[in-house]
Amino acid sequence: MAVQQIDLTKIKPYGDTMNDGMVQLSFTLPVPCGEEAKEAARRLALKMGLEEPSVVHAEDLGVGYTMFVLYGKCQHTVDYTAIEVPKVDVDVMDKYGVEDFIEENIGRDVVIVGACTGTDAHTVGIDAIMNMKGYAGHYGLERYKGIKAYNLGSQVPNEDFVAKAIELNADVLLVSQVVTQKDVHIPNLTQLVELLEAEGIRDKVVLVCGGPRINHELAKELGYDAGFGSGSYAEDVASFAVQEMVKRKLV
Ligand code: B12
Repeated sequence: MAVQQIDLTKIKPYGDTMNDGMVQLSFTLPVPCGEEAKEAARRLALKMGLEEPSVVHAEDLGVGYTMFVLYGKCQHTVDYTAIEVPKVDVDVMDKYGVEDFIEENIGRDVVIVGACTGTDAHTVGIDAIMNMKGYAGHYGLERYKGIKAYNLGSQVPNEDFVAKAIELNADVLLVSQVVTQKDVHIPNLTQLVELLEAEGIRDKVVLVCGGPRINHELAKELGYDAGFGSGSYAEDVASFAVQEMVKRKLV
């Protein structure tokens, strides 16, 4: 079978045939379900620049709202070769690699304190990273030899988080922020950095945040050492944290 050459300077969505531009999108409109609603959705997709939009699903959400799924052809392209995304620069080790690294380079238990802070009540993300059971087949930090992991849970005020970090003499702080509505995570994450600075311990800890809408670039901008997004596992953050401790001579 002939392999088609792809021009990476002009990539566009692929559905059935290369470069057909096919995309699927879904949205909700505040109108009752019916033919007029479907036509409204189609016209909206046309205004978004999709060619030949077609409503393939319309679902009555009740009380005058309808959810749509549409297909259409995107006309835009992106230059993939020009993309540079700041990423956490670290050699990811597996659990056993991290454990060996701690034994050889740190020689004592690493204290990691984590929480979902502020008003955020989403525990699943921080649990995925820290819980003994782990997530998607990746054990959490509580299971690592050489790591003492303290998961403070959710809705932890920054003041309590900092107090606990001082009490436990934490080496690494893990902050989870899942809710980003109205950018609520920005002042919350910023306040934590300010509190750590006021207590004089910002430079003494590895400070990491994570969540589905967190990326490394944002984390750095806000004064964190690293940021981890969707699909992160315990070994990603553990690898970063222990290597950063050694790099900054926090051992
Ligand atoms: C379960 C859930 C809830 C549960 C939470 C229960 C619990 N104990 O956690 C309940 C019902 C309580 C809830 C409530 C709310 N929720 Co909610 N919830 C979800 C849902 C369905 C799943 C989240 C989840 O568990 N993901 C699975 C975990 C494993 O993924 P993760 O969090 O991304 O974590 C991974 C990475 O991000 C990363 N990570 C996360 N944290 C950290 C931290 C560190 C240090 C590191 C290294 C990595 C890391 O590693 C993890 C593993 O890979 C999402 C929608 C969705 N499908 O994502 C909405 C969602 C997050 N919720 C949302 C909203 C709006 C709310 C409410 C405000 C709703 C309301 N109006 O009341 C409330 C807020 C409550 C509050 N005060 O926080 C929105 C957030 C939108 C936004 N942009 O902010 C979402 C996206 C739904 C939506 N589409 O609107 N919710």
